[in-house]
Amino acid sequence: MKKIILATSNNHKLKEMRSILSGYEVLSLKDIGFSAEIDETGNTTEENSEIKARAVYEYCKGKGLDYCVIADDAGLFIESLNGEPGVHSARYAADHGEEQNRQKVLSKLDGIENRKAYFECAICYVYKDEVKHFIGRTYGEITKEKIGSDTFGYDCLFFSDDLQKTFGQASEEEKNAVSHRGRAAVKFKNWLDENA
Ligand code: ITT
Repeated sequence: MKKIILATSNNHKLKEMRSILSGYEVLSLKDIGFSAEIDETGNTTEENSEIKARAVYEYCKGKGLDYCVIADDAGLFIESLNGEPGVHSARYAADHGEEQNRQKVLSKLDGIENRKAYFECAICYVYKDEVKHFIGRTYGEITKEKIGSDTFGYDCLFFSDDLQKTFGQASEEEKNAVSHRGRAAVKFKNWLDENA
């Protein structure tokens, strides 16, 4: 079976994706010695996931590694903030400053009634000449304060319509069953099962 490289430096994503793609061997960037920064210059999650997947695929080719590569780009899109933080979710207030990013969301929504939001995840698969995209979304509302675990990004601010609790309160299995990443990854896994 082909090894899959997940082009991410985010360990939470790696853990979630390994659990969702159980049955496949998912290697990290560390496993292949890739440490370069990749500039995410795209305007959509789809564009950014392709930028990351292509950069790592080229690296593998250069090293003679016959691996397929997937990358995931995700963001939180808030209706009353015109889709902010969107593709800038990791750098909204500070580069991967998760607490500052969450506080910025809370303060921008201060006094605002409409707190509807969705997470979107785009997974891009690259192998040889083939490039495929898989998109997943999940809907909910932004809470007025942190509820639950604040280990991963905006999880503790996202009250899931499906789960009726925040992602910060959900178990890994509960979150993966309805999350943007879970939904995109299931589409990818179904395609891979048929085509790999
Ligand atoms: P890589 O680019 O290395 O994969 P990253 O953390 O920079 O990792 P993104 O560019 O996709 O990832 O940024 C998305 C940000 O959105 C991420 O840093 C989190 O703050 C947030 N985010 C994404 N998925 C999330 C999730 O499932 N739960 C909570 N926050 C999430």
